[in-house]
Amino acid sequence: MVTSDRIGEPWGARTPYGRGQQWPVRVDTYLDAGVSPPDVDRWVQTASILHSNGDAMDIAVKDGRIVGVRGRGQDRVNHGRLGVKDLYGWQANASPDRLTRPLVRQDGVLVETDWDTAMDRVVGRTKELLDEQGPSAIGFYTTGQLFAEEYYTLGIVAHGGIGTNHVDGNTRLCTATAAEALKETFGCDGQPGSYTDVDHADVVALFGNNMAETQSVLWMRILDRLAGDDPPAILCVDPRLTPVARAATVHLAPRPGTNVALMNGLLHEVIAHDWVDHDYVQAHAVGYAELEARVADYPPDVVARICDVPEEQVRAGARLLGTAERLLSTVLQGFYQSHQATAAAVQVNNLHVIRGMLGRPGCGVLQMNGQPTAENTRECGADGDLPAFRNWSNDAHVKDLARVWNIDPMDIPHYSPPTHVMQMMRYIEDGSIRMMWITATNPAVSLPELRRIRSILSQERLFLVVQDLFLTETAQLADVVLPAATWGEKTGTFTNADRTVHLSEKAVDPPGDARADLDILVDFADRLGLKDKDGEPLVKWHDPESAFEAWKECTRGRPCDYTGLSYDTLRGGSGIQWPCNEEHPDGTERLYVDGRFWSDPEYCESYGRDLLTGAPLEPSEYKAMNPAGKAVLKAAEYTRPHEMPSEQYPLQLITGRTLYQFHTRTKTGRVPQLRDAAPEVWVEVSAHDADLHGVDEGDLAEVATPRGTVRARVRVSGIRSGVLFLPFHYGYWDTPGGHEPAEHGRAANELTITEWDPASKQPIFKTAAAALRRVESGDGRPSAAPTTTGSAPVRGHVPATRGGSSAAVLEDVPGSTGGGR
Ligand SMILES: Nc1nc2c(c(=O)[nH]1)N[C@H]1C(S)=C(S)[C@@H](COP(=O)(O)OP(=O)(O)OC[C@H]3O[C@@H](n4cnc5c(=O)[nH]c(N)nc54)[C@H](O)[C@@H]3O)O[C@H]1N2
Ligand SMILES: Nc1nc2c(c(=O)[nH]1)N[C@H]1C(S)=C(S)[C@@H](COP(=O)(O)OP(=O)(O)OC[C@H]3O[C@@H](n4cnc5c(=O)[nH]c(N)nc54)[C@H](O)[C@@H]3O)O[C@H]1N2
Ligand SMILES: [Mo]
Repeated sequence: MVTSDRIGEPWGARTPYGRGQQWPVRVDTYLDAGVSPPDVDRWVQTASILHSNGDAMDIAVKDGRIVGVRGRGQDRVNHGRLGVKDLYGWQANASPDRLTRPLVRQDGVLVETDWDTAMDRVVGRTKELLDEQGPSAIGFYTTGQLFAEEYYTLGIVAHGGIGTNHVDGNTRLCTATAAEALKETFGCDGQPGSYTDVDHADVVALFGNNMAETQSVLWMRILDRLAGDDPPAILCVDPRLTPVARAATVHLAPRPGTNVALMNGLLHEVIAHDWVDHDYVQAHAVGYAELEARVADYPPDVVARICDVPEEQVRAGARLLGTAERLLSTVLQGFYQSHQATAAAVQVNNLHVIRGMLGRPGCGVLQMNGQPTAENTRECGADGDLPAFRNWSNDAHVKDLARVWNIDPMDIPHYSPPTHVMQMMRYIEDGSIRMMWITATNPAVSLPELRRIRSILSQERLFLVVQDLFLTETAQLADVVLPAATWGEKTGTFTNADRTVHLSEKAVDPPGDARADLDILVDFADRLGLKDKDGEPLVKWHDPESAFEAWKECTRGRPCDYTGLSYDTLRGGSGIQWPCNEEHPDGTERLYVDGRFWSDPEYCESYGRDLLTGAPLEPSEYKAMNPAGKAVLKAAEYTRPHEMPSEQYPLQLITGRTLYQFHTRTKTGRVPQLRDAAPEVWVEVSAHDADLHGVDEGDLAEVATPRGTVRARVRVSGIRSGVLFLPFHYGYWDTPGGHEPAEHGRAANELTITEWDPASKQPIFKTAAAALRRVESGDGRPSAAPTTTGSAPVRGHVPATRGGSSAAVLEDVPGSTGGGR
């Protein structure tokens, strides 16, 4: 047993293991000061809700309060380990400023009311709009942080009941590209790989994924392999010197927005050296000739110039990928939120297909999720797609869904692609969407170009409903605010990035009158009187378990088959990976082991799109290209980002995350250990650019783009020259729950651009032209950016980030005597 300050040592003590061995168990426990394990009344099973890794844990309950958490040693995902947000983040649940009663706007201000009054307003406005304008007047914008049961209910209410096509999740900002890339190559969403691939890989490649900070427990698994026998080589593709880059064998730091050129260069080398598994390609893929012809235009010297990466490094990276025996790749926001998102992510799939690196231990692609339950948003159709990966442009699939819901197929909107959130914002701006119901997301901080978003959401003619835990920047603009229960206060299931399903049980009651999102949605459906075609209630469930049973039926025979799971099978042991059914009663570790994909024209979720224009392929085009349901190799040419550096804006701005904060900080900003580890916004600048622009560590600087300005203290970091990085966590209000706007812009999204990837419709948060100027000297005082992470300082005397005694975590490695860091 060791105790460690996990703010200062975020990944904890190493438990090394060799290739092909079991990852050792290490159980992390954090309890409130003064509470020790024997004092705990109950341990309640759940998993982490602050990232996509799905770390399994138990909540400690004492006297009806949450007093801590402990990792679940028996779980396949984390073998007992917890990340920093898992360890400390639960404290936000008990914040004194939780919403406890519904609010309605009266004479311009939000006032407390009861549920009947609030729901009557919502239902009344819904009915009016349905009568006056029809279903297209109503939009729903949800999240990647609710439970499957809730998304499925939202999907049936919005699609099957109201009949609107305006349904999306913040997964659009998050993993829309993951889903689209999987659809393009394999015909269907669904992660081919598994976290256990880490145990077997000899090369792990991270494409735009700062896993050390964003999926820190999966990174512990990699660190433990690196510390053991026969460690893997690491390839990192990231313009910043992140902890991943520091651990890498080869670090490629391309210019932001040039991922497609880089990927084409890497594929060029793999093909030129004939590191290709021709038998696999022949048997299982279409499109090889086109890919070969396309990447022929991208030899290393050309790519080196486009990406500004030394030619030798391109060759070295390609050699790692090309000679790997077992290659595991992960892809995340450095690709998904950058220029040519889908085209770039698809090239990683192509790499795995042409190298035959799928379906075997150690050979996996993880087109990562970000949010804890983003997979469920997509599966359940709360991102606008049809539930259980049904294809909206296949009439047989629509008909089948109508059978499950017992409604007429014509009542399910499928005449055009689902409306993505940026398009919904446009429709609100134009006045065609008149009501928007936002659940569990804070778009007034997280959408691009905030000045525009604020003005759209505060329009008089828009009826805005916001369902949240706190009076967020978005909730303050609402006409009705509905107080929600959250993780730990309600029961449901969710699925992590490697298809592992966990049950999350209610541990304590929500504060005041706050209600579970599921209850609110079911109540809405009841009050609205939504019926099926026999006049029975459309939503036939009233509690999480019966909702789960209904969802299971909807998945029967589909790729994400849940029919073999139940709340009982998910209790007690480890999470289980779908598909889980009669054929695979224990779940499925890897997809596509036999090289057969879900891309058969009659079965697939999508016929794909043109990667450059986003135009959907016609069914007949798809069938002609891929009659037998193979993997599709889709090539793409590199195009320049739309907003390139200029004289006025000579730098490139990227945005992203830090280890200690989650998104718009509604939770982590209310947790002392996390808040204090990264208390305020900073801007990362290379040493070269710092000198060029006359700024130094700790100076206050202004970052400007054509959309706005942000003031932040400078951190001179290992970021590549020509690039600035801003964390996007810091919102409009000075402190979470504060009511004073920050004096100057602080949200990164004041600066980002209204533009999205044509195929996935994911906004581009990671490529914009920007200028930097010094506002005032820091007088030698460093910025407050963490030192343990991608923002580690490269000059100046900066005190190390520490948590102190209030951050002490127990790490228990069964069978060990402790020590051994
Ligand atoms: N601590 C923490 N963890 C989280 C979250 C959080 O808020 N905080 N959020 C969760 C969610 S929802 C998500 S989506 C994930 C996101 O997880 P990640 O994608 O790992 O995180 P980001 O910081 O958004 O971006 C990753 C990296 O992309 C790099 N990058 C920027 N532009 C480019 C480019 O053009 N090319 C390349 N190759 N790289 C580029 C950035 O330097 C950055 O280090 O994290 C999840 N986990
Ligand atoms: N510039 C820039 N912008 C970005 C990104 C970036 O990298 N750069 N990343 C994008 C990505 S990947 C993401 S995922 C988004 C995240 O952006 P948001 O979705 O806006 O982020 P959160 O702060 O997590 O908002 C979730 C809200 O749900 C509330 N909530 C939590 N649990 C529950 C619950 O159980 N029920 C209800 N009703 N409410 C709940 C929280 O209080 C919070 O207000 O930001 C995107 N925006
Ligand atoms: Mo995300």
